[in-house]
Amino acid sequence: MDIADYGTSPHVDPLIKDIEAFGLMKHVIELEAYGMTVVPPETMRSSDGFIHRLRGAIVRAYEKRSGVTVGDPATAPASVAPRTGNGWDLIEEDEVFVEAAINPVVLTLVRWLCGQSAIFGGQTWIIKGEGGPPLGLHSDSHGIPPGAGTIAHMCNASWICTDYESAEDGSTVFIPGSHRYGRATLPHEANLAATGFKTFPLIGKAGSLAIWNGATWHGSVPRTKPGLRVTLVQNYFRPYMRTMINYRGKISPQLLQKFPELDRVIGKPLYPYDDPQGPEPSRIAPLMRAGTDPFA
Ligand SMILES: O=C(O)CCC(=O)C(=O)O
Ligand SMILES: [Fe+2]
Repeated sequence: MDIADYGTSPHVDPLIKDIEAFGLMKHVIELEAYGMTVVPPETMRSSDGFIHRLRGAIVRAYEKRSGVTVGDPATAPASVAPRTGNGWDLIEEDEVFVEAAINPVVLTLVRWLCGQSAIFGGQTWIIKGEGGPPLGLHSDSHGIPPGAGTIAHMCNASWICTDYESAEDGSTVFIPGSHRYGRATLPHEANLAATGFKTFPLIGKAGSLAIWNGATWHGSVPRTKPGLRVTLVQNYFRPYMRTMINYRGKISPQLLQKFPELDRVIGKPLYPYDDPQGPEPSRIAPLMRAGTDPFA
């Protein structure tokens, strides 16, 4: 018996079918049990050369925005690694960023966590060289206080663009099961070096996807290896959340026409109202529907 065949749950049934078809059962179980999972490159259904093109596009965008020359991340010196941000809003730098955002495995797991109405809210890079600093333990679901439950209000779907072989790569580190705490770390819980919680590092080949419930506590350890760690961070939100970028009205209509899945996943946020008369009525029903079912 396949419950999804009965058509009784129109929001989750198609997800169950895609999870099976794409071989993602283990990853959904890990998301539920541990709050994160790493999907290997061979399961990602990426096009040929995808991760090579993505890594190159990140390096080029960083070089263009910073004026620093990086070249090959495997041999680049730590001195070229960014000290500051300026990495948000990459989608129109190169179509490979669209491919990263709308990959079918990414979107299946994102919609498992945040529902069919999940909104793509931003992409940025992490470029970390030898000696690159640690990052304290935190939740990415900023502003969600205890009492808001254990559903994912947002999630992080990061492309691993260079191999992470061990913690020496300066990996992200997770506290398994912490998505169930349903709150951010308190100041005395943020020090990764002194934490009493058990942690594990993110290990994966370039081309893997690391995806976590935004509430899962994580940080990162210093990089002690030469060369650069390159990551593309992607954040997706339930439609009541604020996003980093409001892509609606920002992305060119031509790009949205070429990639209908991008048009869908940037959503049509109800808030804020730009007009004192209120929003177009068509923006109200989807948010109301999202309040009826965690998979809507
Ligand atoms: O991997 C890291 O360096 C930290 C990543 C992180 O905190 C994030 O992407 O939200
Ligand atoms: Fe984070």
